Amino acid sequence: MNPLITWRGTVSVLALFAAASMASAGDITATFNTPTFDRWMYPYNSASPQGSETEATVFSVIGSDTEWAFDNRDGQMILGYATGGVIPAGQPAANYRVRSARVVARVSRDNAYIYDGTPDSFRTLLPETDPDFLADEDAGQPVELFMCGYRGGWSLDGPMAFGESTPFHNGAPFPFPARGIRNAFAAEYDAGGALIDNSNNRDQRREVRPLAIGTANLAQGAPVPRDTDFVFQIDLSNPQAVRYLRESLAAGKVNLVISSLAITQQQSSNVPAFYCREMPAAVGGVPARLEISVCVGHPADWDCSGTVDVADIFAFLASWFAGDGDFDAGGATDVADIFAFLTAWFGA
Ligand SMILES: [Ca+2]
Ligand SMILES: [Ca+2]
Ligand SMILES: [Ca+2]
Repeated sequence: MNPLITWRGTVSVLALFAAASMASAGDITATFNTPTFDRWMYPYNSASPQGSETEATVFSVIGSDTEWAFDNRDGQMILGYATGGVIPAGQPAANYRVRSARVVARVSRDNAYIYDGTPDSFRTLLPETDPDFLADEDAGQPVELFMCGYRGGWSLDGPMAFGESTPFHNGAPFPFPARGIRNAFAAEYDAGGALIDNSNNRDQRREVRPLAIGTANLAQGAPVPRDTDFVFQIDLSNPQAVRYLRESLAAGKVNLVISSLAITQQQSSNVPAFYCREMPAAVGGVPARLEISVCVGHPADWDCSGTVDVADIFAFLASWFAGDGDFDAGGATDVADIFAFLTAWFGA
């Protein structure tokens, strides 16, 4: 038979059949209420031990007298979650089909900055005299969620796994300019698939692609009250995001970075800030949490039943016709996904 022809008419009936066999040990929805570590990544972070701050500010020095000396993204917040105890690690990356993933971080300062829940071009932060300058159409700058990249020998895992107390920089803490030296940073994949540092993307005249932009239940341009939850819903139509989450879950650890080009003056307290896990709950502290839903298992086990069988074909087609069948994680649901799925199914 030609399954592509016969499936179309039977999808609705068989989708019901598939639904009945859903849910298995591989179908996991988990909330990590507190990170394993949360780290304010800032050159002047002098907490002892490092990482013990009760809040982390995320901001830019663009426009200040000292912007030459520091990364555009001066203050960053690194979040680390050990997922392996709940979401089994060690499987091939394609075995992690992430259905949804988001971080929720709670604001720790009152009316310290302006809400902008949409992307801004780096061009809005160029000097007005620059020919590429673009006026910012909405007040403020977004707060963004990024992948985490490393330098100085540090990494996600292994003997030099980046953690709460890893130094900002190996060796002398303040070589100036203190730019491009931080041991962990807001990152994304470049065209060659390597994690690159987004800390100076304005100076590099490069747009970034965050995993998510923080949104809150506020009007654009409104001051952000203390205890506002910022939701960073990871965009799973971004193949980079899918790859990053898969590889992280396979390693059993998900590290993420909250960053913003929100403009401040040096030493100003008027910047986005979020509670760290060290802020006592008694005074309102709520750590940044990770919520993730994932099917772990053979990629062709589309209904996540634990076995690959005919029901998965119908389940996949139902998803595909609903526009939710990006099997090859190419960023769109298209015909190539059907063939990729069948190849995996027949190979199971
Ligand atoms: Ca911490
Ligand atoms: Ca803006
Ligand atoms: Ca199945």
